[in-house]
Amino acid sequence: MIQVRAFYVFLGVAGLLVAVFAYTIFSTRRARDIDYHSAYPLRRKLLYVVLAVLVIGLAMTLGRTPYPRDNDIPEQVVFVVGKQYSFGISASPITNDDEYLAATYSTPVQVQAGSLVEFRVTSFDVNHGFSVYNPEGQLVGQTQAMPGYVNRLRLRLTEPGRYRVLCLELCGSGHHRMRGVFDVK
Ligand SMILES: [Cu+2]
Repeated sequence: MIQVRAFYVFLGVAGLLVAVFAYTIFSTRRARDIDYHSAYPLRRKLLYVVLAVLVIGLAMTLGRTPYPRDNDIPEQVVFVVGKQYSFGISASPITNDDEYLAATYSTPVQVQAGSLVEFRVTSFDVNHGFSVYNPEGQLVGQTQAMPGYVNRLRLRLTEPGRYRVLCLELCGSGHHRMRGVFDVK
């Protein structure tokens, strides 16, 4: 599973960071003179490496953004409200707490597979991260749910199944269990 792989990558990077810090601590225990000018060429080399990583990363990922590039009119609009600690997702606008509760506990909204959907995302309390995961548990799109603002996220979801919405913005003590759900048919 990709999450497990991501966890091992995280462990590897964290271990590397610990090693760098440990090396720095043990290599600077005794005071000694340092020639600062010798660091400048090294710094320039480091800058080129960072630039190369950035350019390669952009080239590899930019073309694969899931967001539609053209100015198509959305075929379906889905209304989303984040509130501690759940997402209300509905085919009709959610304007108050009663409608939010109804949207939270009703049967999941159905989205037509392959159609362009516009999620209109807002929040009734604090900032939340509206993040859409496909049936395999891969992140396919995300935007912020912000109080006082409506953020529009347009997605074309081709794979049918149950999609989950998780919160990717630390929003309080119940953040880890903040969920939402909708179906693509
Ligand atoms: Cu959260």
